[in-house]
Amino acid sequence: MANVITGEKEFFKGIGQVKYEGLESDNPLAFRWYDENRIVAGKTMKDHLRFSGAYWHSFVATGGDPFGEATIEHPWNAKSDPIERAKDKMDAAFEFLTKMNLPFYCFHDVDVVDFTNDVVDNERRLQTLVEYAKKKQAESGVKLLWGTANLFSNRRYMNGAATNPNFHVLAHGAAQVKSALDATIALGGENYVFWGGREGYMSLLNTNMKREQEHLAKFLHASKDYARKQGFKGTFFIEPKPCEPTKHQYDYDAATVISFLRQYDLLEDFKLNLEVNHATLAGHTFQHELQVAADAGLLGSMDANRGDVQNGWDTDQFPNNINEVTEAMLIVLEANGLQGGGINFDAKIRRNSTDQADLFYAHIGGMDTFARALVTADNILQKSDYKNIRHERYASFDSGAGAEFEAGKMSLEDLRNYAVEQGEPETISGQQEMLENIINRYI
Ligand code: XLS
Ligand code: NI
Ligand code: NI
Repeated sequence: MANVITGEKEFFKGIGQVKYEGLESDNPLAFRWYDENRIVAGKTMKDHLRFSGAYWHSFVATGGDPFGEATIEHPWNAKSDPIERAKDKMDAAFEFLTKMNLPFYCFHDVDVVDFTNDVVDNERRLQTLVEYAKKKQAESGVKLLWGTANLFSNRRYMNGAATNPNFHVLAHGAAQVKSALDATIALGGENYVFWGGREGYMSLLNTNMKREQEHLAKFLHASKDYARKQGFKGTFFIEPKPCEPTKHQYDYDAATVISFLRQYDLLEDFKLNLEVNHATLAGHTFQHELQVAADAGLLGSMDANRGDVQNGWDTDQFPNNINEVTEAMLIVLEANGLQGGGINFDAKIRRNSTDQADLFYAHIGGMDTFARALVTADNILQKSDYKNIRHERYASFDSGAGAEFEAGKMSLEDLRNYAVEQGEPETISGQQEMLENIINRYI
């Protein structure tokens, strides 16, 4: 268990550390599935899942939406001095992280402390808070899963950062990445994320797509070279999303990002951070995105949340769909886990969830859903016919002509002759419903 730490003041009063109480518990502020020390498939739950809290949704956002003002007033926002306010926010963040027993956290530069338009002052502000965070991390044992720079909120980024048609804007984006990398490295951050929120276009009429993508590649190379020179050993993650806030985002989905990384020679250093709701916006399931990344050896990390099937945007709700998450964990387990990353709750409570306890319930639900999915997926892999059934579907490639084909030894004429000799193939069921029942049976 993490040590609960508060600052001078306790911000989440009346809520203690959330503990595992098991399935019999009626306590809404306890875990029923997430037992950090329980061993599943040879590792503790804690090490499998590597849960992380997201600074922006939990400690910055105030429930505002495009139609309405803030609904949540954070007690840590009271002070007028930006540095003092940022320290209060960090006290609140570490109090929450340790009460929730979250081993990791993630931030954007501007989540940690408010920025102005003065590059040098922003660097100084971030460094001040990095020194403060070092102490908080040491006291609590909470670690930084990844850092990132927010290159989408400031108005200068309205046409993108690395893909902005104006070089001057690109340079400001680079300045922010440099200082966010410095912060991540100073805090022992395990990874660094690039989510290209506005790296795309609103209209092709004013866009040179080829040039913009080449700029993005150059920008990523420069960032990577700088971080490596500073001794950063972690992984860089690209987080795909098809759109929103742009009409079209270049990092559309896993397959698009992988081909971009290959084209621009970035595969050595970059992997993927996949987000549930981004997958569904791209017209895929989350499982699809995970599988694409896993097959390429690039399954780095995940941003956990869920979308709403009736809404066409990134609603970022907390995960609670046990079927979806179980199928996701099957892929993660079969891929031997995430490469360097963890499960970051890139999710927000609803605008009308205005009690402090709501943030706890949300994380408890998400962590329990993943823990239960992990156990279920492991049972499916260990005890059911799931793997065999899938394997058997391809049995015709395991020997004879099929194996020769896989070995690249059959020409088109050979294949034609085989078809003639063997006659019409038999009808073989895909057994989808049976497999779906296996999933539900183990849940
Ligand atoms: C937004 C993204 C963002 C990234 C970090 O849709 O999910 O929160 O995870 O910049
Ligand atoms: Ni995200
Ligand atoms: Ni998102």
